[in-house]
Amino acid sequence: MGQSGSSACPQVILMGLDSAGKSTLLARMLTGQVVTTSPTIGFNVGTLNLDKKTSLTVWDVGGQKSMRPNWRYYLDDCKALVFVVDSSDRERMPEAQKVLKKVLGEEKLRGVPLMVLANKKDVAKSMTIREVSTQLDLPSYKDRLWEIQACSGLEGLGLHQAFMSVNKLIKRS
Ligand code: G3D
Repeated sequence: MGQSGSSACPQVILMGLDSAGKSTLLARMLTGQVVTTSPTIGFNVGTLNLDKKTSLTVWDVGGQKSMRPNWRYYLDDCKALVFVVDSSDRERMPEAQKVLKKVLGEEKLRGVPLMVLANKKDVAKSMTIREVSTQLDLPSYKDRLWEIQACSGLEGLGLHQAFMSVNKLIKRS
């Protein structure tokens, strides 16, 4: 993926724990195909053309390991945060909750809308969005717009709709 960000196009940050499925879903949105992914080393970026009038530039900044000094640079023009969780991984929900809380504590993200993607909904016994919402303590975020949607990056389910909703959240904020 090249650096195809455009200043006219709203910038969206994609975050989440490693293995949540960020690279898979971004690759799926960008190419319509599942591509082989490897642990995110640099930041991936791509422009999603959702319809004729709607594009979003999405930065996949990885997970907590990417919270290195320069990651905050990417928050400057961030219009929405998309936080991806593996909804089939109950054990790591407390860790995801902590990371999300820390990220949202960033001054630069004050008032920025949040979309949580409850990924891997194709996996049997994955959590419902209600469960994920509770586990991540989403109702406590009263000072920002937030939404949660289920999706499967592997199968491509719910992704287009989720990013259209991200665009709506940006317009409402
Ligand atoms: P990351 O970029 O957040 O670190 P990846 O995560 O995109 O690398 O995905 C981690 C693993 O989860 C990959 O499996 C990938 O195929 C799988 N995965 C991603 N999205 C989904 C999904 O929606 N459903 C299912 N069932 N699996 C998914 P491997 O085996 O390559 O580690």
